[in-house]
Amino acid sequence: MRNSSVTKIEAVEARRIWDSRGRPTVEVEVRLTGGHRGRGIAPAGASRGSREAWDLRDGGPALRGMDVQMALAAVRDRIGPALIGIDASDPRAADSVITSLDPSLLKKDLGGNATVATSMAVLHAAAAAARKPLWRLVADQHDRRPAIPLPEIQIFGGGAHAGRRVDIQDFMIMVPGADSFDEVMEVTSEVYFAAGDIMKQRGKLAGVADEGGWWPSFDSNEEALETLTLAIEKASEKPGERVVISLDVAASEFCRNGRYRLALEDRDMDTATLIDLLGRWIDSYPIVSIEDPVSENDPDGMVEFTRRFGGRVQIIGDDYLVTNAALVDQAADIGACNAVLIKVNQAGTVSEAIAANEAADRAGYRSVISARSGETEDVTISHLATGLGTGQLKVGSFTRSERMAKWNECLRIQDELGVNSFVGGAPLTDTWWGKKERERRT
Ligand code: 2PG
Ligand code: MG
Repeated sequence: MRNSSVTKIEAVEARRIWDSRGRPTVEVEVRLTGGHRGRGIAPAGASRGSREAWDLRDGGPALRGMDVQMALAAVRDRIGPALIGIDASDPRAADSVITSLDPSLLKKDLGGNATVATSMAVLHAAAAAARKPLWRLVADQHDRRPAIPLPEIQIFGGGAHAGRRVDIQDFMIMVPGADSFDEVMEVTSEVYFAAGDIMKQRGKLAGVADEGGWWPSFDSNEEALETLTLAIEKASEKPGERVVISLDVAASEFCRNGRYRLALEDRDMDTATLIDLLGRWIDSYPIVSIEDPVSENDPDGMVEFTRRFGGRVQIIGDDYLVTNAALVDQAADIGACNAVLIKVNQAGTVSEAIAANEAADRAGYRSVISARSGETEDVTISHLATGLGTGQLKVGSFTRSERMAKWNECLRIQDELGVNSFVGGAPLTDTWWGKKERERRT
């Protein structure tokens, strides 16, 4: 039986630590009256939606303006004192205290990095006090069926994560035909290194991008798709069978005044031409999922893209929906996207991110829990994806410990939950891959 005298928040501490890009970030530790502790670390995006919670930085000449002393002060002086004495056993209560201190959409006053680190720390403390793994606490409190997610794993980085060397940001694979999470990891490893070998042979390898994927020196965006398809074949897979392709176009990044500029190819185009181009890629390559195909400020383009391709591929809103329940409701009303990217720091608290996931469920949209390009050893999202049973998880690539920590955590959770808890290709049932798979089985 839970005794609230041991689950009250007794101390909230903030410290500056460093993320995967060597930039400062906010870590918060929460201690409860019974001695249990929890820790949360804020991630940081490079390609950010203009409506997402504010990543509060100090500016100025030191540390390239990226220091987080103001966010740390917000935790120490305002969020922490307001949380003392709150019962952490239901983390939603703590989150509503945090949001009441800064109810604005952007949380510019406190900083989304201050709020998200605190919110996650409370959740971890609650799980420790309940003597449950975090995924179990989340599943129990939100009445969800836990499931090990299907990963989206980056092979090449581009856009803001690789000096804009290619315009498209993430070239990823999914392995919906796998029977277990381990099998996904194994297949991904083969494809990742096959891609690296091809690029080395062809003189197209420039290094490793922010999320651990290869940093390419391709001559066109389509060369990335050709190389990825070849890498899948070199890994002894038939593209479109067990392994498929997923893209994050991150189109807001190369949209100016309503026009899209593919700098690598020196091409400038309107929305209709971009949609046609993506359509040709969908026809030519085994693509099952496309994120942010048009800019966050192009709702008509998003509706048109969804009308034309929503029956074939998963269309994810990231910059466009910024993990915001109201924006998800609006998108569903106008028929934009059919899936939502859930990034806890875009919302600013875990509860608001869960509300966006619930909005996705109401709309019949799929959910993909996602990391940011600036990450740390924090593995909260592996637990959230499993506990909420969202079905999909996007973490970046298959190297660098801030990425592997999250995949490895899923393997540990799978050991607890059992291999049958892996959702496999189920989230892609309505895509062409899912339809083909159904035919294959009947
Ligand atoms: C995205 C993320 C992760 P960032 O756009 O989906 O790839 O990038 O964290 O830089 O916004
Ligand atoms: Mg994105």
